Amino acid sequence: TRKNVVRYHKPTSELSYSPLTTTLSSNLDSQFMQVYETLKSELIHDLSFEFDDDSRQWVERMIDYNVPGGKMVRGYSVVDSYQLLKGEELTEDEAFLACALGWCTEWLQAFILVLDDIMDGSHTRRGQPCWFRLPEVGVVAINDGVLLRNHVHRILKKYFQEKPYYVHLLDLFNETEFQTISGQMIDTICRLAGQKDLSKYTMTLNRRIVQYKGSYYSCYLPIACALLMFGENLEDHVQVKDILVELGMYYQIQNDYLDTFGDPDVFGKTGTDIEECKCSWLIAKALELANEEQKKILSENYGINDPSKVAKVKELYHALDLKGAYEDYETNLYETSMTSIKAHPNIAVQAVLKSCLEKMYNRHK
Ligand code: DMA
Ligand code: MG
Ligand code: MG
Ligand code: MG
Repeated sequence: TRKNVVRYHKPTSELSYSPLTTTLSSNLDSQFMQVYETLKSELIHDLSFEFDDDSRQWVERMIDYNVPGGKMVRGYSVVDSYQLLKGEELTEDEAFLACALGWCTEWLQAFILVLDDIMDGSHTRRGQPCWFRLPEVGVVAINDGVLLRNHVHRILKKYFQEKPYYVHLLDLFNETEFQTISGQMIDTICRLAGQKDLSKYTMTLNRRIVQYKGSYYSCYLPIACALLMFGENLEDHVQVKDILVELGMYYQIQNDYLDTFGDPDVFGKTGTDIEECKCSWLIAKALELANEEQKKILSENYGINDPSKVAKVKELYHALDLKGAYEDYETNLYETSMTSIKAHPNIAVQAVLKSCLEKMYNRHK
């Protein structure tokens, strides 16, 4: 019999009936935070650099401010997935390593977000001011972001360099980072075209952006980490990758949706996509649904940092029932993903994918 298995308590979901669906035991949950403290402590006592009190305090505060404090879905997902693949209780060593790898995905995300907030002119994240908005931080945040990126590789080296899958892990993190940063580039530079001609903001462009900037690092990376740690060859899991990339796009489209329709108190940030002229899922969908007159209103009001213009765009989003369009997309995505997942031959892999879908479905933050 399997220990450490806690069933999901969401009775409406068909997933609650899967015996393989687990969530982290409360034990692993607190262990995850303990591992964070260990990793942080090692990084601020890294002998490759002669820390003094000021620099040590800076890095510690910077890490505490930017790394934990989110939903930590990516980090938990590594541990959760590894546990599902193994199907039995993890040894202490395995639990530590899975948590450390989970934290690497969170550290990578912290690096991306610190820089993302600068580029997006954001004000808040996770219910607090963005790191670069702190008066004493400012442009130093750029260097801090790069430092967080370096931390990922210091953790990987310390704990995984002797593992047979180390080189694959490095390759995975490098590839994922390249995809994400390239996605961030098109997310940012497409504005030049969009500001001149809003009709450039098609669903095809939005899909390309959400795929690269969000999908690989949010969804594929954590599960791929678990698969590597479990001794799998990622080339044997193309089907899993395809499903996860689709789920990851859904995750990012949710982010686009919540930017306008989310409750800032729950979402932890106020959206800037309309002001910043982002090619978000909402504007692409709106342009698909709008008549000529409505398109004109969008062109005149989108992408301008003026509350009355932003309000006009939002009004039109309501008139076009983008909420309904999003719900249709979500329902359809859930069903088609579930069908693809159920077609996968391996029951443990199915459980990993289902758990992933379950974590996202109906999220509000
Ligand atoms: C999300 O982009 C993707 C990355 C790589 C950060 P975003 O700017 O829409 O994210 P958020 O809404 O969290 O600022
Ligand atoms: Mg952003
Ligand atoms: Mg962004
Ligand atoms: Mg966003």
